[in-house]
Amino acid sequence: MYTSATRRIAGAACLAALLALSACHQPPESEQPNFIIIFTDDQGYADLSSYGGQHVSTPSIDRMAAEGVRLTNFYVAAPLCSPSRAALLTGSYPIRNDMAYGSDFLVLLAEDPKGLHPDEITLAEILQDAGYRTGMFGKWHLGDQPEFLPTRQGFDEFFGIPYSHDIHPYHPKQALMNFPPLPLLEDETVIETDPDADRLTRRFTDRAIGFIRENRNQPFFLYLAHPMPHQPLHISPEFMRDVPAELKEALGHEGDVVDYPLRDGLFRQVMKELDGTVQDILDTLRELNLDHNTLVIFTSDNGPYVGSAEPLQGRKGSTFEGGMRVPAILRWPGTLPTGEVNHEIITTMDLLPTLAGLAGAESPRDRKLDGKDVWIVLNGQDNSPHQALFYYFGNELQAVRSGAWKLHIREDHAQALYNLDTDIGEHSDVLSENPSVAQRLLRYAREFKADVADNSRPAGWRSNLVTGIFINRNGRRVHRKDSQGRQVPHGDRETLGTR
Ligand SMILES: [Ca+2]
Repeated sequence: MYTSATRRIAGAACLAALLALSACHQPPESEQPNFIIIFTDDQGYADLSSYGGQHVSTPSIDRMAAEGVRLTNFYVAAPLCSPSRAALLTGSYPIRNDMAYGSDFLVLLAEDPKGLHPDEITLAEILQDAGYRTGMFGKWHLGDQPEFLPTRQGFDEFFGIPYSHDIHPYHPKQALMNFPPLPLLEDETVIETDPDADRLTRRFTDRAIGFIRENRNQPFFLYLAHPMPHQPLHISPEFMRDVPAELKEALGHEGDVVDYPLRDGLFRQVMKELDGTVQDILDTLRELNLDHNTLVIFTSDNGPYVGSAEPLQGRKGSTFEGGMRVPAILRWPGTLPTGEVNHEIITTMDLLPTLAGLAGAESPRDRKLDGKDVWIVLNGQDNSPHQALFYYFGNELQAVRSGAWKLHIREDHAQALYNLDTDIGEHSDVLSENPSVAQRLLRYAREFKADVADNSRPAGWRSNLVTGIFINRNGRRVHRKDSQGRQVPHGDRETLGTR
């Protein structure tokens, strides 16, 4: 494992070699590459021009693809925010660390007793231990109790929101949900409530760029998790210029409500703004001469809600391909191939072991992970290491893929079989013609479930919930009410329990 000390030694050795040989190809910063993961929210498989989307214009991200590798069979581990993000950071299927489902809803909500267990070893912790400076900007969604925040999971810095920006008092079901104001956190401190959502994309990007500048001379891991294009859609004021006059006029009458369906009309501009922020990041790397020592990964947390996954069937929340197959582009000039399209099955869970390997760090050995080091696969020198890929909705295994075959399962029985090579839209069920294929995939599913039963880990739970940790506009703590309408008392931050 590299440490900052070994980097300094490497630098000194390089200087010695430089003096002796008057030639040294060692990068001046360190041998450890920088990593940037740009993670959008609910961006579908077709929501980039380079993936065929006609409804968007994304020249910067498309150029990034031309300068790197574009993946066509890249998967998240769940079709929803919280479990998908847990998998990205832990290299494990959410079913393994009990993050496949929230406490009483599909994803985590405000003041939720559940979160990613503090004992989970995240990619950020691995890189932090390897000497990296780690920063996260944007949407977390792995628990909002103090023990669950990014700063407790390996991030030196956090500026962002603890969950989706629609978990706020303007939610269409607020009468039922009773959400507190959306907090904006600096590390673990609430610095604003209900921040102007129009400016979040820009603010998170600016902080990310500042982080790159501050850490230009040391290895860094930047996790930029944009809240867009998740509903309700928002854009910076300057992007309103392109919005059709009719829509602009209607938005002017929004008043104190947030009109979600109306705002869906901003999708093209949302993607345009996100595209520009990617360009800003890449320009910063070029300016600081970090281009050749930085791996940039652009992808999404799950399928579209507003956008498009064509020609895939299904959307966010679905275990059809559209729910979990997402656009993914990797760029590392001089190291990764350029202009390549890679069709191998790769997942977000693979990023933990792959990036750990590139950093000279080790993946955890005391627990079972599902991700694999796919570095040689990304370089086009090997096939996918995944014999099978598992599609969960919540705690239910609904499909399994192996090679071209994908079997949909209900209650442990084969439901439908598709050949994704010839039927990417999952329209022609060929189950009756291929019983042995179905049996093989059912066996993979059974074996995986048995393995999970033997090798699973708990989520974090607070037995004594911290409520009212968020303040309202008047500086008052916002308390939740119980089912009888009584105010739930402020928790006393007792030790974290698990169940
Ligand atoms: Ca999402």
